[in-house]
Amino acid sequence: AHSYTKYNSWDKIQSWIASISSSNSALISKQVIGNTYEGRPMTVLKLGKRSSSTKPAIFMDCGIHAREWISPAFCQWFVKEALSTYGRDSQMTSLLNQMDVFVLPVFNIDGYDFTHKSNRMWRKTRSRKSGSSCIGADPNRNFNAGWCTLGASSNPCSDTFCGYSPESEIEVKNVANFIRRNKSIIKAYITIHSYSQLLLFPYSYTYDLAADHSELLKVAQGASAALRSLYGTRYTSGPGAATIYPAAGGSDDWAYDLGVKYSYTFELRDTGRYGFLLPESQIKPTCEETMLAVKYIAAYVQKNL
Ligand code: 0X9
Ligand code: ZN
Ligand code: ZN
Repeated sequence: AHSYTKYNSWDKIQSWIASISSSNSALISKQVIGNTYEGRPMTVLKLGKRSSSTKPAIFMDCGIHAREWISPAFCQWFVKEALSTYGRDSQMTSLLNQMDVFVLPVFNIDGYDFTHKSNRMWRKTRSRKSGSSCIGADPNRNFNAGWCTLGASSNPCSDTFCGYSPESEIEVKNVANFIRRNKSIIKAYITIHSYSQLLLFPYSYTYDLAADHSELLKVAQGASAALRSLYGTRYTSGPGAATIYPAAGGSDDWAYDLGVKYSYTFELRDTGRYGFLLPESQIKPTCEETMLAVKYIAAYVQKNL
C-alpha cells in the first residue's frame, strides 16, 4: 500500500495521484501535461481553493533525478500536508485561498521506475537514440539555459549528458511547455533534489550574479533558518555555480531567465552519510523540516505579489 513514510514505487504513486485527486475535489485537480519517453502520463496536481478569477501560482517538481528518492517523497508529503492543514493552519489556508500550487510528483518517471526495478543509482531519463548504445540524458542539463556550455557532457554515456539538443528529452519539453503556457501566473519555481542540504538559486550556468541576487539570498537564508528551527538541520544557501558547482542546462536557471523570479533548487538531506540511500526513518523529519522552508518561500512570494 501507499505510505508517506516509505519510498513508494511509481505504480503506487500513480494510484495515489488518482485517489487523492478524486477524494479532495474542492482543493485539488489534476492534468496530464504529456507522456514520458516510455509512455507514462506526467500528471500535475493543482492545489488551491477554486476561484472565479485566475490566481497566481507556484510550480514545484520532484524527481528530476531518478535515484533521489527523498524528492518524490517530499512532493507526496507536501500534497498531503496542504490538504490536511487547509482550514487549520492559517498560513496554508491563506496560501491556497490566494494562490495555486502546481505539483509534479515525479518528473523523471521512467528513470524512477528503473531505479526500483533494475539500477538503484540511475540518474538520467531512459530515452534511446540510434547510433548510441547508451541510454538517457540528464534532465537537469537539458533545459535551454546556457545549454551544454559548462558542467555538462556531450557524451551520451555520461551521467551528466546534456542531450542531443535543448529539450530533446520529452519530459523536459513537457514541463517547459507547461511553464511557458502558464508563464504569466507562475511566480515561483521550486525543484527538489538530494542530497547535500543546500538551497540554491540562479545562476549555475555562469558565475555572474542574478539581477535579483540579494533578494533571492535573503529569502533563501530565511527559508533555511525556518527549516533549521525544527531539528537543527543546517543548510547552506547561495547561487548554484559558486555553492555546488557550475552546471548549465538546469531547470532553475531556465525558469529564472523566462521571468520566474523566485527560482529555487533544494538539495535535501543528508550530507553524505547515506546520500541517495537515505533511510525511510528520515522521510518524516526531512519532509516536516522542508515544509517549513517551502512555506516560508511561498509566504514571501504571496506577500510580494
Ligand atoms: O547537478 C544537479 O543537477 C543538481 N545536483 S544533484 O546532485 N541533485 O544532481 C544541482 C542543480 C543546481 N542547479 C543547476 N545546475 N542549474
Ligand atoms: Zn538531482
Ligand atoms: Zn505534518
